[in-house]
Amino acid sequence: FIAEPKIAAIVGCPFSGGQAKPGVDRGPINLVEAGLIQQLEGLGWKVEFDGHHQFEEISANGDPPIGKLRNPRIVSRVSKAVAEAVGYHAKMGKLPVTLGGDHSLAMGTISGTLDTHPNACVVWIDAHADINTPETTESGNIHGMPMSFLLGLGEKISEYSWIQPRLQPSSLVYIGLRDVDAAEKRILKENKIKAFSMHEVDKYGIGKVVEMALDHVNPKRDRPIHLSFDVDALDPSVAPSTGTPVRGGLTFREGHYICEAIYETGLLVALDLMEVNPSLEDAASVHQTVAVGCSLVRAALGETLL
Ligand code: 4U7
Ligand code: MN
Ligand code: MN
Ligand code: MN
Repeated sequence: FIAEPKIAAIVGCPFSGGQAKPGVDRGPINLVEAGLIQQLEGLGWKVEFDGHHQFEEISANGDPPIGKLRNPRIVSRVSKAVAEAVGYHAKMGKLPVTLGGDHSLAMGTISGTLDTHPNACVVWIDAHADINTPETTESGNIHGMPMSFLLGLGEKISEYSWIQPRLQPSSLVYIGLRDVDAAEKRILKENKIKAFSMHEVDKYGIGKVVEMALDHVNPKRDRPIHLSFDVDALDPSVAPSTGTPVRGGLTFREGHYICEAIYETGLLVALDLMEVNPSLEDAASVHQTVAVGCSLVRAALGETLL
């Protein structure tokens, strides 16, 4: 699906409104400053990057909650802009690589992918399911909800009517889960959504898990794949600088294996690398997390395969 010569379009999204901790908006800036673009060029990709996205500012008192949703208008507008950027690059046959920023941005990235590739499936790598609805959320943080909007679950919020809920539950698969709210577990069951938690990673090994995950969403290996990678899927000892760390996560190699195996399918059409927060933990942890983020993107763009 990606045209030759292979072109990656970096969509830098310095945005933090989907959650409460400042600093995650610096994630894309640090990833690019660490040399990500040159690294991808070193792999033989042409890389387009014309600066990070500039998002409009709406002050907090200009964006009061809608029900439990925090920063609902700005999150919607930012995601809509991201959907347009990702959709545009995808239509041009480029690989959009979105750097977050918090995971609410995936409402935009996946909407953009589906505009161009309506048959795409989603592989979501995360400690969390991010499938709370406006009713079930306890935090009100929209980075815990993007999947419910994309699937069309829960109460409809007019601010989000631009999202066409066209992703089928059977087109989504999770790997890495270990912190799923009770209401989210119910939603996963009711909608028969396939999820490989850390329990399954331990039981079967990552190789088998990725194979089973792809067999579920992509049995004939003919559908485009959107890979959305929340860095908190990795164990906090591997990626400490993130807003919602949960112990017991993927090892360095397990995370990389997933990226390599998706690249190997030749079906990757969009990649998200989300939730790197360079203002959390000490300088060494920040450096490590940013380096791991770059490394995951390189793995998804073919670095480690011989
Ligand atoms: B992330 C949470 F309650 N489920 O809804 C929520 F545990 O993008 C966490 O995966 C969401 O980092 C985490 O706020 C969102 C919480
Ligand atoms: Mn997460
Ligand atoms: Mn997430
Ligand atoms: Mn997080």
